[in-house]
Amino acid sequence: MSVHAAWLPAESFVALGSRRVLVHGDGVDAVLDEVTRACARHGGRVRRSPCGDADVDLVLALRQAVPLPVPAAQAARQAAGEPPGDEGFVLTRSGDVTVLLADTPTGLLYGLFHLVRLGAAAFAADRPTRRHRPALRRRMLDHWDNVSVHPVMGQVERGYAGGSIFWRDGAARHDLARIREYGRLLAAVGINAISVNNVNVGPVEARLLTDRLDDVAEIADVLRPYGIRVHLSVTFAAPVVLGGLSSADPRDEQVRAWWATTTRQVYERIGDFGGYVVKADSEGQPGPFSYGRSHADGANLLAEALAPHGGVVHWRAFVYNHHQDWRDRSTDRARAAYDHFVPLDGDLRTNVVLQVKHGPVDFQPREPVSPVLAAMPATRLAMELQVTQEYTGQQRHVCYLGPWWSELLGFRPWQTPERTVADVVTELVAVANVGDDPFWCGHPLAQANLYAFGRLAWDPRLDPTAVLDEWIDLTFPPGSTGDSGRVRATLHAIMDDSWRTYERYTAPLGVGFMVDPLRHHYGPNVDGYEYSRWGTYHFADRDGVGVDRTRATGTGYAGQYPPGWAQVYESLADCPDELLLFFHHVPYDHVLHSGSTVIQHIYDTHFTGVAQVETMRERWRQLAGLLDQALFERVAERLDEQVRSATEWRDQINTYFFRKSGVPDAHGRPIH
Ligand code: GCV
Repeated sequence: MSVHAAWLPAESFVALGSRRVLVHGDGVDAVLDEVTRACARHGGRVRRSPCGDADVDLVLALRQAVPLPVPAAQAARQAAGEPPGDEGFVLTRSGDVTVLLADTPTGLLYGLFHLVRLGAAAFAADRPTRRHRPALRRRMLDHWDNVSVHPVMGQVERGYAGGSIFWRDGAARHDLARIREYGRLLAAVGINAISVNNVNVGPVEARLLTDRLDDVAEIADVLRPYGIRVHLSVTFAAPVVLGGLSSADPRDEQVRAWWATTTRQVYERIGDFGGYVVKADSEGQPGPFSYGRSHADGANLLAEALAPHGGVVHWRAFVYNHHQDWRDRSTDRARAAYDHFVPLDGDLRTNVVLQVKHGPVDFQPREPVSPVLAAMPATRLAMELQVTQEYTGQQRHVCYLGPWWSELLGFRPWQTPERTVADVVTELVAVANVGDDPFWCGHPLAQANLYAFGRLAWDPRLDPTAVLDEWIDLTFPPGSTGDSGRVRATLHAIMDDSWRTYERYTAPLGVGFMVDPLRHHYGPNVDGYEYSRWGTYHFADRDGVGVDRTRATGTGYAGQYPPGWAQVYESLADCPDELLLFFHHVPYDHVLHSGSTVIQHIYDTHFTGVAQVETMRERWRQLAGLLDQALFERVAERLDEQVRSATEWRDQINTYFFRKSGVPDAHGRPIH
């Protein structure tokens, strides 16, 4: 089977490809290539300027490439004002011509894909002038792809879409056509950076930095025309592992010299290399703690080597004790990132980006926003999301995450209207969800998450339902389906609320985990982590459940927030229902704001969640015959699994809490 076109099927280019198009400026090969393909397919005509500008419907022009074709020059005068900048573009009309202006080839390419999204509307006579530029400067995907197959984690750690598109069995795949298609998809949603290997760096992966750098350069060459810079995850121990030094101590002169030389060599090979991603002193990865140094010492060491070349180091804040003793109630994993990093605010070089997971624990379907994001005003911050669905159904469950990310980006740490998380961070980073699967993501509907990540990173204020609508229109254009209106309505009905549905049938009220350690975090296992070393406990007993993270009687985590939220989370009366068990240990008969008791809420949401998944499946089945058969079947098969798995979650969670509490369901439904 050929690779699915995702949100760039040929049919989505009809409006563009059936017009007379003039492309103006140098270095715009990627734009020209898109327009040429579209016109060849849909009967339009493409010209390269200078060639006269009569009889055109659309001009795509770099502003500085003077003399501009007449409609573009007119448009530039009309739309004078703030320049589009490195990645922005202006879309306007000049007479009966649509004009797209940008300052760079990447800006023009982003504008072109915007035109594709607009379709025929881009050519409406009354189209107003609009400037577009990304809200966040870096919009990045981290691939957790291994070069060698890891004995436990496989080719892609937490990958649910087959193998890696970059690596296979210890070597580069050199599948440049596939990487190019990936570059197109990413550019179409505005992603401008990727790291190409797992943050857990093994011995083979470490060598991408030195003797296997050509493999990285090859990927960079393919992605460059799409405005995407390549980054590399490196091991902090590289001077020892690769350089033969006896230490990786950041204060050691030889170590500093090794990083400086190695980094210079990287830039000699890849002039626009983005920089390093580092997971240090975390889950067994080496780091500065081994030498009694701080994470500022560690991050600054790499930043210093990258600075002369304009590179950045993404230093992950995911540092915690993964050898915790469950008997010890004072240690709280949720506190760790704040405790480690907030004291370092102001000590990190300006080309260090501290990469902070969105929540304090680990990508659960519901967590509060990490308090680190509100506590480091003198540090460049990136929020890290997880597009790969490790804890949200592993691309076997439909779980559209746009609404969740939108909530996170819109969270107001100081409770003032002005500043949201999106205003505080300079970047958004996410763990990628693609593999060599023909549908890219295993679950065809999981493509929407990748799409939404890019679009929200470009503009965090976008409405996630509108983003989903865009994705549906592009991916299932009229002509590719038997009834596009019905397909769209059905997809919305299935996907709009699917994240909340997932939340309903899994761990309740923000308590998190309860996933099966043996099945790599898939499916329920309520006590799977309860007596483990990982610090992810729920403390359920016969009287109640939840983690006391208050200052008054618990771990004090609630106090890491600015005063307003600290008070809200501290207070049993004010804490939002959906995070209650994240912050408080409560009896089963505790009454929620919703009016229900905790135990009844658990039963109700689990019964409702499964019923909703059954309805999803039913709705999907009604699309039989309207869609590409392979896609239809893939989704149908995954929905069968989702129903099975959701039922398993419901029955295990309900039974577990019934046995603990002895409280029956008020509605007498079957609990085993
Ligand atoms: C790459 C979680 C995942 C790990 C992942 C880690 C991280 O713990 O289960 O697979 O490691 O997060 O973010 O580094």
